Amino acid sequence: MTDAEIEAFSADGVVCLRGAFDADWVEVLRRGLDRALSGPSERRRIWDADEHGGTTTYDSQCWLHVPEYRDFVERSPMAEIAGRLLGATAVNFFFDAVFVRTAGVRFRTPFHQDEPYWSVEGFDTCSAWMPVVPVARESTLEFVRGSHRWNQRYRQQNFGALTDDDRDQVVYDVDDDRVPFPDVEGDRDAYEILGWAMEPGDVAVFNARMIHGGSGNLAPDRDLRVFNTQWLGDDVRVAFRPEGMDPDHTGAMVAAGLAHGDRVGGDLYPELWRRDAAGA
Ligand SMILES: O=C(O)CCC(=O)C(=O)O
Repeated sequence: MTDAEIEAFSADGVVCLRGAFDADWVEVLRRGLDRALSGPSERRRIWDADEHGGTTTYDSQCWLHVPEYRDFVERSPMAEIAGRLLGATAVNFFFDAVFVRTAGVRFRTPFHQDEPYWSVEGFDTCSAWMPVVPVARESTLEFVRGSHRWNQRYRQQNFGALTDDDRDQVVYDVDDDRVPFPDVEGDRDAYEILGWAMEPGDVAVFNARMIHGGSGNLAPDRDLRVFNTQWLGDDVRVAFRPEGMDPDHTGAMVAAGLAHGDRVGGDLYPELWRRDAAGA
């Protein structure tokens, strides 16, 4: 990783790292996705099913039962990439997520930020969006440049409304200090939107406060399979949110002995990279 890439991540909130993973790691993830999709997890949700039978599926925290995901999380260069981009002393793994669209699906993920949904709070976070098939510019994930530093609390999209599943509802108190989420899709010219056509092995790494969304818009013969991992740096602490969380880790965290305000850790959120004593 170059200094320019680290600087882009800090200033823009996102950087696309080309060829960050070799073909072997991509193959590991493809095998993992095949295995995971053949057996549902209790966290799997169908976000959209269209009139042609196309689906957009979301699932998360499957590294606990998919050995290929665990292998990638624990042994691939991703933890070090996260640590160096964040300028962290140490990095803990948070969870994995997959976004799978069948061929020709048009459904686009509504623009949102990730951190407000999480059961943790902090600026030093990153999310690594890694397609395991080629993705065209018009189908890729998009980012509003610099939005991770806007320092404004927004009412986010309730993804729970896509599925009606009680477990994922994020509903804000109307009297809080949040403002309506900006209409990025409806007013695209007002924003500087970044996004890249990507090949397997590339990864887009972004701060979890970045406004991002899109993807979808697939050509009839193209599907999209994305493996995503989320990483936590120095200032991040457990935060249980009254408005709800998605995915909600409260139960798992409490069972692991973690309380609001704690630094994450333990077997569920392992520390997987630490800067060495010389600072390198
Ligand atoms: O791939 C998508 O459609 C959504 C990705 C996303 O929102 C994320 O990685 O946080």
